[in-house]
Amino acid sequence: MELMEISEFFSSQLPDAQKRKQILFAVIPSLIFVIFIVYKIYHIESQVEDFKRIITEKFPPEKCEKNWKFFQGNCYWVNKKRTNWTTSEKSCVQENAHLVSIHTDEENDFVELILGEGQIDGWIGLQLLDDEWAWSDESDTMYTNWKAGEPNENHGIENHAEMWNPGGQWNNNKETRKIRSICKKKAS
Ligand SMILES: [Ca+2]
Repeated sequence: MELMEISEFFSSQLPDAQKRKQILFAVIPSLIFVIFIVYKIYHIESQVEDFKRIITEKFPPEKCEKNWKFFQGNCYWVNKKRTNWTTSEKSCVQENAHLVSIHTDEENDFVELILGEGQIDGWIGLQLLDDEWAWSDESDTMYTNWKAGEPNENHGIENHAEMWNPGGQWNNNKETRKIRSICKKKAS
């Protein structure tokens, strides 16, 4: 092959300026488009993650059994069957729970809420043992929410506590009173 033919061969293989421009115009927008898509996918993914986090915070996954309500790490159940305090506590124990112990205003408000306004009072886990008020789940008794003038007859016949409804404050009453009750146990 002569020198002239070789030169023509290579110049036919190489893109001329026009071709290079066409390639450039085709490649650059495609690259920008790909970068844009990658950015969008990343952006959408991070938005989805944010959305998932917000939903999880607002609506934590169900940690309680059916009919039990979740609140701050515990599950609560209103036993609508009207029984005396001892039978109410036994019903809770059958559910691996105890009658509710209450430790903050927020928890008291929650228990009052699930008890349902206008419904009859409910037994809570407080009982008089050796002249001391004690929770049946043996938790501390630092918090109290007695109604004014209560507990009355401490050393008499009102040795168990109920939640007044409405109002949510506590009253000591006779163990034999048959009312609803609230059970509480740790969430799983
Ligand atoms: Ca009383």
